[in-house]
Amino acid sequence: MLGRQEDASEAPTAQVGASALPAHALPAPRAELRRPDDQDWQSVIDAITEARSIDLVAHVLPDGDALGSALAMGLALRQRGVRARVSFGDDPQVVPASLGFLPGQELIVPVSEVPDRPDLMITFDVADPRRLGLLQGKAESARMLVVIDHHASNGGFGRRRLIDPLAPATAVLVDELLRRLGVPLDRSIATCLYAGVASDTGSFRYSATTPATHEFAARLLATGVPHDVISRRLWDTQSFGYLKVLAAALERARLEPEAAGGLGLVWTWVPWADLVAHGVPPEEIEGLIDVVRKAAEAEVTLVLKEDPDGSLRGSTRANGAVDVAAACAALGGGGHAYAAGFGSRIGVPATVAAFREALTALGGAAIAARTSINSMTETKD
Ligand SMILES: [Mn+2]
Repeated sequence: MLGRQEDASEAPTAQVGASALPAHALPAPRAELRRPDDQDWQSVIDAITEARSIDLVAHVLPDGDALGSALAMGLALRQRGVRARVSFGDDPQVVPASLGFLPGQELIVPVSEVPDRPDLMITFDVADPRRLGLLQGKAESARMLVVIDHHASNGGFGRRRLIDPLAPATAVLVDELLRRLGVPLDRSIATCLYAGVASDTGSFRYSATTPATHEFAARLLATGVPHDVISRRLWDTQSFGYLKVLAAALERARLEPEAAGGLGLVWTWVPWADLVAHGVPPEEIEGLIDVVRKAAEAEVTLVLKEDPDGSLRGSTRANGAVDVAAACAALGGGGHAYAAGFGSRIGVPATVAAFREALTALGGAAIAARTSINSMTETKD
């Protein structure tokens, strides 16, 4: 069966070159989403001040923004003498090798060490409670649940929320929270925040990047953040096994120029056996789609990743002319116009066929003709 939203942690869309895109190419903004005001910030500061212990939670298969934001907050709270734990609900819980450099790893605890009824839980970069994985139940029973996020698709869970769809990364919101808490940026906190903003802006390349984003980065670098080392770890370091898995995935890739209303689809899949054969953990192939999506002939990219039980996790990307969130929603998933995902249990050929049909079904409603270079916007996580 199709279902299960797996890959919804993609980019905020509200700021994605909105003026350059036909309005109908963008998903309708959720009515309840508004930028945080002073009262929202204060209510979260009150929750933090009143809490006896705080659990800081990233989404499953955490990326640089989710884990960097949670660790930055953890380091800041520790500086204030507050008991804080960082966790995420994967089993097994593995910090991706590319994020092993993040300071504050000693704050990370397994799911079992998060209280069944946390005093205060704060989630970072989590657009949907299902992305909490094994921690979803504990989040639901928390005495206080605060959601800090920048996804336009965030449905607004949690008791208190700091959700800003205009922020290029959750790390930007954490920076503002620390400023309001009066916690100065040190090199460790800044390193975590830099990993967050660099990850989500694709090293300041994606359209969500603004002058303010660069000013934020400048403040972080001023603390002595080793940005060259971080960049090499985030973008330019993979295991040899990953390269072999990537090679096989590229060999398996298919280009369908007639799909997506003639805008083109490129797709491939990664069998679980490939990961086993090359000793590659599943979290290491999250970025594989960024290679496949380079194909100039395709507006839409689909990568299917097999889990040990044979189910598939589909990740999709579009370059700005197709709303892949709408296509994924038709398969029971979701996400954003340019980056979305879904789960499937019907095998590779049937899943690709279903996705192809979903793209076709979008028709003129969500497939907009690419009219200029300005409409070619892109985002990530
Ligand atoms: Mn993010």
